[in-house]
Amino acid sequence: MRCETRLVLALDETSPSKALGLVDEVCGHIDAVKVNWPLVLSAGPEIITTLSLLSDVICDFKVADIPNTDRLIVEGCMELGASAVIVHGFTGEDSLNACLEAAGDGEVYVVTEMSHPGGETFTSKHAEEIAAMALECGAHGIIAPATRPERLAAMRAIIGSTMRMLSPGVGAQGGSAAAAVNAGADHVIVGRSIYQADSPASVARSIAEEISSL
Ligand code: NUP
Repeated sequence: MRCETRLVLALDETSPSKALGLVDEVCGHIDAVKVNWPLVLSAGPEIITTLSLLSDVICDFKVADIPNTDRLIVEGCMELGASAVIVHGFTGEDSLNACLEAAGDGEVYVVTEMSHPGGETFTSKHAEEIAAMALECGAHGIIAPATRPERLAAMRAIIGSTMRMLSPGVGAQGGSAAAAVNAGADHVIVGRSIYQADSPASVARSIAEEISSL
């Protein structure tokens, strides 16, 4: 994934035509599009291929299963044209290794700790161990919460400078792009603040400018 604007669009818009229009509008301000179940369930998996002609696509399916099932899911994402997948880390090393193998040249990002309040109940408690495992297994990066910038700094201390850290939770969930990047995020992931805005392109541009001015 390129690292120019450091902004990833979370495309959770469920109308396929609106989703494609949005990408067209904001593509100059983003490094990648992240798709999740809401859009894929409404538009069908082929939307991944369509989007991959416009941008790098990250499949945020939070893959979390036994190694064989994980492998089948990740292979499917790659065949459809994804550049990267987001997988859970709590399933352990064998599952993560299966994802990495299935991704081939694609990138694998591992969720360490989730950004919503409930993420503190279980995921925060094991985030350090998950980040260390992601590093050890050779994952390309981790997903860590912009809603808790102090946790981004803690995760960065574990993964060092070679792995990427992508950070959701900016805007609608209360986090700030500048605080996340200052705490060590390489990219921020932003959904509702952009796709629900009256002018998605202006919001995307202003987030990209906020980051580039740091
Ligand atoms: O911990 C996470 N938090 C999170 O919000 C891990 C994620 N992958 N996400 C995703 O990022 C979430 O599923 C959504 O697609 C996006 C954030 O969207 P928004 O809160 O900016 O609308």
